[in-house]
Amino acid sequence: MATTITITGAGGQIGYALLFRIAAGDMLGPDEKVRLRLLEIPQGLDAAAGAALELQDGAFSLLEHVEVTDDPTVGFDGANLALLVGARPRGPGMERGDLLAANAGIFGPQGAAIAEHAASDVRVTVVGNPANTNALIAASAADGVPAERFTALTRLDENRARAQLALTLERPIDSIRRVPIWGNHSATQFPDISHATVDGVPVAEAIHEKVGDVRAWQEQQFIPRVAKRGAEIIAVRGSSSVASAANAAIEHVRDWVRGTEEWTSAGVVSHGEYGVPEGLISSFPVRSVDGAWQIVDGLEIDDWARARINASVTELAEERETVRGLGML
Ligand code: NAX
Repeated sequence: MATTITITGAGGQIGYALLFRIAAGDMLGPDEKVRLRLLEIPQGLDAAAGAALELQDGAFSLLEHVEVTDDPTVGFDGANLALLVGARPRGPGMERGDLLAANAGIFGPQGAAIAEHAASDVRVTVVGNPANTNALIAASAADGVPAERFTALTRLDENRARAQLALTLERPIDSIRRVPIWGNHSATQFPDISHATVDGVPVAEAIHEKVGDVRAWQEQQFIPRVAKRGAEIIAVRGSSSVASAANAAIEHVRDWVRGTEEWTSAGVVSHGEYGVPEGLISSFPVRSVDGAWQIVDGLEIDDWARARINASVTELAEERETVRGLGML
């Protein structure tokens, strides 16, 4: 049986970077056939249809079927996996509340359509920003689907953090482990090195040898570099992160489906872990076990890290309040 994968915003930039890698087996492996459903809004249909033609021309042996549609009931029909990439970007003069409301108008109906039409094992990954709150809105609208099946992508932030550590320490990327992102996929996120290792040695010790004051380096260089990397990419490239975002989404879904040996990061629903208010979709250190994310428990959090986590989680709680205030939760 093939896996049915719905990609919303499939006519956009990240969609274009995702589709061919999924068809090539990068997400689910070389033995898993895939059926793709490309869900767009009317203005994006041509771009998605063009990508579908190119998918044909890729002659991918794993690709069984491609459907392009602007109808969510068709788009989510039988979906085992959904990547919600399409979102309303912030326009000129748009306030934060306007942005949340516009996206609630997208992710609420999509959550409801997922509940009604997707497969019973559906797993949803929200990429479109504001990703955590969009995931929360979709989960709330998806009656009967466990909230644990709705996640927000923070893997790109983790990859950015690991890459910065590898560059600073002049070590290979795979030597760097356990660098969770906490909180919101936004500038308040907290990339946490307190549990991280480089070749089994605490990262903090290795950083201390390189730069001296680890705390100052985190506050002045590492955290801002990671949290503002999206803006840096826009400034240098003239366009937002695309291939790295698609890569992170592929890794997120791959790990969710196939399991992890090491920790990673994902925005998942809180049951009150680490003091994060219940119901928020916050990034945590997670493992994937038997097809489900588990929050890594028992980590010691010092006061400085606690304040950072709280600041980001407070932002998430405020976003939830805004959406509630608009009657959209
Ligand atoms: P694009 O503007 O290139 O593509 C978005 C596509 O979504 C368009 O084709 C549009 O027609 C479609 N769309 C809009 N509303 C839709 C709806 N209701 N149903 C279906 N499709 C819809 O943006 P792109 O560069 O692909 O980025 C997509 C989203 O990813 C943005 O919200 C962006 O902010 C977010 N990102 C999230 C990241 C993360 O780590 N979570 C990192 C990268 C990126 O910034």
